[in-house]
Amino acid sequence: MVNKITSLAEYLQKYQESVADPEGFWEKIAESHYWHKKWDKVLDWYFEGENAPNVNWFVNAKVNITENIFERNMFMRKDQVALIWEPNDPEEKEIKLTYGELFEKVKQFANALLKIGIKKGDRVAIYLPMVPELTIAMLACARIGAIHSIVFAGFSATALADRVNDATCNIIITSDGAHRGTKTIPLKAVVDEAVAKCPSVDYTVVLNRTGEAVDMVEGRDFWWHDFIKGVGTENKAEVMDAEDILFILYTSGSTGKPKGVVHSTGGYMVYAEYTFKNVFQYSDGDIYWCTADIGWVTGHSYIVYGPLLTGATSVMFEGVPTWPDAGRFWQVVDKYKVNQFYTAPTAIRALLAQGNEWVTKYDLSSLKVLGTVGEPINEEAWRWYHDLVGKGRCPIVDTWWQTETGGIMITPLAGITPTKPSLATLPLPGIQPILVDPEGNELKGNSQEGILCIKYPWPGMLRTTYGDHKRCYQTYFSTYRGLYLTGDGAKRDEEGYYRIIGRIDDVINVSGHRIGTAEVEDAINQHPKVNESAVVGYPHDIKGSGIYAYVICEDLSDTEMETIEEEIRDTVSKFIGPIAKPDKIQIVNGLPKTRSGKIMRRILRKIGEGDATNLGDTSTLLDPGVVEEIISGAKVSVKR
Ligand code: 7RM
Repeated sequence: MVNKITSLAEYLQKYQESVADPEGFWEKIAESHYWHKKWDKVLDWYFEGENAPNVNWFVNAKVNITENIFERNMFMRKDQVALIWEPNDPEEKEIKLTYGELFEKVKQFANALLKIGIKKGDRVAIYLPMVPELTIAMLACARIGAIHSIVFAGFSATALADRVNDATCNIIITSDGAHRGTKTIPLKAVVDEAVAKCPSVDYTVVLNRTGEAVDMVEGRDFWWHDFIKGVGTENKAEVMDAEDILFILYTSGSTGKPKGVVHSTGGYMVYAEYTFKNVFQYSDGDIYWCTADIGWVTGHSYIVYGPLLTGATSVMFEGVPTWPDAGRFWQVVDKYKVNQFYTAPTAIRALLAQGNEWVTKYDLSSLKVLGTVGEPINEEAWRWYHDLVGKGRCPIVDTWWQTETGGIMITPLAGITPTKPSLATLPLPGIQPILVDPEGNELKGNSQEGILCIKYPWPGMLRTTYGDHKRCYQTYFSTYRGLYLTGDGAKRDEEGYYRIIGRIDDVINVSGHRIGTAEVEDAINQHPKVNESAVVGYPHDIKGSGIYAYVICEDLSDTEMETIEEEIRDTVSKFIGPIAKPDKIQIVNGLPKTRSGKIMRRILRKIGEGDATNLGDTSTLLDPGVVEEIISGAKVSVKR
């Protein structure tokens, strides 16, 4: 397979090459893609200066990413399965789509979008469960040059509306409902509520998935099957500039509303394919399964774009790991003879807690590579995954990366890089990580711990935050001039391996999902009885981090006191979604603040960790009594 590294020596050599001559390195890789017109220059960039960051890969090149998935692969793979869809209910029949079949569906949906006037540059919101139509819709957008903005179907109407409005989307593609385990979630009803607050939305397209009753507005809402009825499959791909936007994906940060991370076409394409085939060491004919939801970046890059560009067979799973029972993942691995399996540490920890029999009852001998993503994997989970799931013979790739990086950055290459439990190991070729101290001084050499930054552009990196380029600079490039700030702390060990420690900012990683503390606080504060709140993360056995909310309320009666916690959780669910519900809520009289009015989260974090004996410097506190009161009154609710 072209551009696939096959040995450690080759990796080391490629890495050297990629640092000595990044443009030459990526140029060679990009040669294997299909371009309408090649670049005048490989890279044009600055992280600092007027309108920074400015990053242009494959300057003036013309390309369409779906031609690289379909036309480029069609000769070899027309009848090879591209997508295997495993439904929520194991009794329901799976769907397999070959490259040829998927291509026809993508072109047809693309033509249907064109027919109602969606065109290059328009933003299309997609709010769908994990069904094949989600992949079809996103690739149809890419086909015509429309920008997809996929919103995870667990977000609330308010969260959806915020995202749709930020990107002024013209259309929302959704379904009547979603199946998740035993639950049915009414997605169209959520969309209706959102659309009422979204003046830019002219249309919705509604897939019939669950069959529940929905309200359809004449002229605005179309059933998916009516929308494509009689629409042909002849379609020529829109020719895109390499730097035209491919998609927007919203992600949480430490302040304000979620940011629309913008990825452009050419660089993302090159990076998604290169990282996929190298990290997972994918070989022709392998069956690859990533359990993520396409609503997150992992699904974008490693269910859809990376695998399909490579010509892989990619499994897409609608359900949850624990339904009908805790053996579901392994039953599906057995059913399709999965070779590469990629999931999140939170899922591994949850399944580990259910006992070994769920794993041992299935034949997992097809597995060759195991992957993790989203959060640090603790050693116990790593060992269980390695020893029990992989029977000690499958390398684990602990892949560190972010929505903003577009693809995997620090990771072992499966079977090539010697691994150590809980270490993401080494940067991929083309990636130049650096550790800095809080003042921004580089920490050189091995055995260092600091703030993880990246000092040179890579093709998959974000280009801007939608509609607010200054915010992109402010968030990622202003803290340490000339460096991309990841927001993570990391250690480099004695042999140069990286261990990712976790976020250094006010972002909580709950079950591998990024939740901004400010967002949760804003949601809690919507409750009419709440005056103020402060949210921190605390260690949680399964989720990695749980959400701990300290809340100041107006005078509450006894009966109000009884229901307030539940009401706060409901409020958060309503404004963001169930994933952001606080695990613990403590009603307090005051919050620890500095004289300048800043909440000292450090103290709240310590209390949340149960380590109130060592609070560090509290001399800047306006009222130290507040801390005592919080500790003693630690009346904490743990129900959820
Ligand atoms: C892919 C994804 C990004 C944040 C990132 C880290 C954390 C991701 C790992 C990890 C330790 C890993 N995108 N993170 N992977 N921490 N080891 N292998 O998760 O934008 O949603 O989150 O996730 O804190 O900054 S994301």
